[in-house]
Amino acid sequence: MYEPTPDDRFTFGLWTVGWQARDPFGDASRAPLDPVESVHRLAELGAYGVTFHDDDLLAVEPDRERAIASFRKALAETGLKVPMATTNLFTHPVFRDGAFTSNDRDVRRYALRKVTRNLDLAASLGASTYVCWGGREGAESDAAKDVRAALGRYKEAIDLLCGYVRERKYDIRFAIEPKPNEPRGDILLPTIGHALAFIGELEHPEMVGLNPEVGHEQMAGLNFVHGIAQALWHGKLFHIDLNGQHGPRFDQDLVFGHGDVMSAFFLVDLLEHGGYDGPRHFDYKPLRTEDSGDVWVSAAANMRTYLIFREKARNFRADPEVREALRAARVDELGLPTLNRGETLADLASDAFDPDVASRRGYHFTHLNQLALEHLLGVR
Ligand code: GLT
Ligand code: MN
Ligand code: MN
Ligand code: MN
Repeated sequence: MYEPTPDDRFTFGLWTVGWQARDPFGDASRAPLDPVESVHRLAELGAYGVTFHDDDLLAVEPDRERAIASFRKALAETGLKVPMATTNLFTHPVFRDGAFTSNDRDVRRYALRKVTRNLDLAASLGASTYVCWGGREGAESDAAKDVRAALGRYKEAIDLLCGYVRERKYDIRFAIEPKPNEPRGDILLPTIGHALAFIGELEHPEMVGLNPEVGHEQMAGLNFVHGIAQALWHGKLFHIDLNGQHGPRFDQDLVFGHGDVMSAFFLVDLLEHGGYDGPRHFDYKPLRTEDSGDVWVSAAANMRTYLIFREKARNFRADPEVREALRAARVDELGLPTLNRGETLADLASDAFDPDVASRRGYHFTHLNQLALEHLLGVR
């Protein structure tokens, strides 16, 4: 039970299990991990695929061609897929003022070159999503960054990359990953909402969607489930980064479900019943306290937790008492258009509606929420 298989479409970034646990106060607590080992271990655990930054492939083999060849071989041996890839535009100090939006024009040009090179590799490995996390695109001082100009350069970069993908006829869409802060004091496109508005200004908005991360919206005090629902409503949930976070503080990247449990339950319920068919991608960091064996315990925990939530969500939806509580709460009534077909606002004048009477009807949401909690806690 709760044993993942490739059909569950679980994927992991090489940078997650491979994180050496360097933090702002301490050195690495784990040795570098060979991507070849990660591919084999993840396949044994039941994952469907892996994702990577260009630089992740070089963890133990500095020669790019050789590193790519061993990675390809491991993929072929295990059958693991690469549904997504991305670019490291944040580790090298050259990116300390950003990549696509650095004040230094030479850096912006170098960043584009770095992305196109990895796009070629991503396409050759069959990736259909290319993530852009602009962690260094931002500022600590409002004097230092002309935000309107920076957004212009951000758009220029994404427009150029969309053009490149079209010209090469790659079957790739871009997914922007919002984050409010860290490593920059303030990051551009800080939330799902900001990124959605930005996408609307692009030359090829249909090629660009979102890769929201649980913890990133929660760092901003936002409701991740609502954010995902809105992304789905716009047709923009191209990919997702699952992990855990305890409210507004530094980015914790905990194992999925090890943060806000109730929100994780409703998230899985939404993903499973709301029409998302992309990979379930984990972007977490094994705790710094853990050894190299614990890393795989944590990787397995993400998938097992997701499967537990998935079962709980199915049971919740199938429970007759929950169905009754949903009806009593009139959740389905929100799906009805407010006016009948052919009606106009003028027709509302003849409504025999008494607000004082209507205001006495409760919505019974507490009972519904308690049922969800009880399913989650395993007492139903
Ligand atoms: C980095 C970041 C993640 C992003 C990755 C994609 S890199 O680890 O913290 O949230 O998803 O670039
Ligand atoms: Mn994060
Ligand atoms: Mn992260
Ligand atoms: Mn992420």
